Amino acid sequence: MAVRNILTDEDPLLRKTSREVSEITPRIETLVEDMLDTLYETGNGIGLAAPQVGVLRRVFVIDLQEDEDSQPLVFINPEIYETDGSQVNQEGCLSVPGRWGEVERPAHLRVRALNAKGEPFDMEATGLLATCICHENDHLDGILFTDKVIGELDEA
Ligand code: GNR
Ligand code: NI
Repeated sequence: MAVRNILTDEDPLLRKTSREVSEITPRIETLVEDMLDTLYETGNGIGLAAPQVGVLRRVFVIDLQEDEDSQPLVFINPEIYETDGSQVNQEGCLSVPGRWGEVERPAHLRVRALNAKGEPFDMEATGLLATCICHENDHLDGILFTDKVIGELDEA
């Protein structure tokens, strides 16, 4: 169990483009485990991208934690290859504490990635899962939800 520090707002690493993972090394395995520990430690977080813990690699984890036995999803080198429709959701970010705002995202998407074992998978997502996949994928390109907020950014 290793909880890593989550970078916030003005940290320049959050604005960098992350690099692809070429091989699932022990270092990547530890990164994924630590990211899950870090996500669960937040209590209410539903996703976390590697650059948020200062690692510029194309990796993110998601667990909507909608029920007791929800399983985390691990995305390595994700590629959102199809999107359609649109939805607007209130978003927040562990790296932008105390601020929320509405962001438009695709209503439906298809994404392929490698799982924690390096095996390729393909999935479809709608609703909050689709929103979260887009939010995390943006982190890999140095984009924060605040860049995309429609109208006011609400502060706590
Ligand atoms: O915990 C989070 N909640 C959330 C809510 C709406 C849309 C996106 C998110 S992701 C965020 C965690 C986070 O900052 N991931 O990068
Ligand atoms: Ni975020």
